[in-house]
Amino acid sequence: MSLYPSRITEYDERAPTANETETATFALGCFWGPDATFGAVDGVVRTRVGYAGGTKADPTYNALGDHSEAVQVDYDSTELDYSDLVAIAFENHDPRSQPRKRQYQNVVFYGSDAERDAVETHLRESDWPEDAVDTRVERLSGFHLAEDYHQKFHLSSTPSLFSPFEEAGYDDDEIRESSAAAKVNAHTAGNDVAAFEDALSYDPRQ
Ligand code: MHO
Repeated sequence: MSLYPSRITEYDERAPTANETETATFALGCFWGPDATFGAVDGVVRTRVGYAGGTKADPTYNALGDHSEAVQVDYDSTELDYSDLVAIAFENHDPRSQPRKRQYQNVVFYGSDAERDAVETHLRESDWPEDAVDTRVERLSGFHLAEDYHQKFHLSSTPSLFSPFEEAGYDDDEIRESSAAAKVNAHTAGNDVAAFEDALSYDPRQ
C-alpha cells in the first residue's frame, strides 16, 4: 500500500483550521498510544503530545518534574462532542488505580465548567462506583509540547509511510500539526482509520 505526497497535502488543505476546531487534553499513560487512538477517530482533526498537569516550567522527557505525559486533540465539534472524547478516554485506560509514576498517571483535563460537568456526567452514568475511580479530573493549566521524536511516534517509526510526508516538504512542526499525519499515525499503530482508507491510501494517478 502506498501513500502519495499529493494525497497528504490535499487532505491537509481540506482539514478544518485551528479556528474551526475545539481542543481537549488527556493524560492516559505513555502518550504514543493515545496519540494514535484519538487520531483514528472520525472528527479528530489533529493531535499532538506533550506534558501537562504539573508546575515545572519547561518540562522535557528526561526532566518531566511533576507533569504527566498527555495528548492534545483538536476536534471538529460538528462531528463529535467533548463527551465522546471523554468516553473514548475512559474506554482506553483502567481508572481504578493510578500508576505509581506521575509520568504515566491518568488525568482528564477540562478547560471550562461545561467540560467539567461533561466529565462528571460521564462518570455518573458509567458503571464505575463513585469511589472506584482514581483518574483525576483537573482544570488544564498549561500544555508543554513534547520533543519532535515523540510526535506521531508510530508514523515516524514506519519509513514507508513517513517518507511521503518528507517528500511533501513537511518539516517537524508541519508533521505534528498535520491532519493526514494524525490519521496515518493511527493506521500505523494498528487502528482502523476510515480517513486513511477513504482519502489517503490510493494512487492519485489511477
Ligand atoms: N520508554 C517506554 C515508554 C515510552 S513513553 C513515551 C517505551 O519505550 O515503551 O513514555
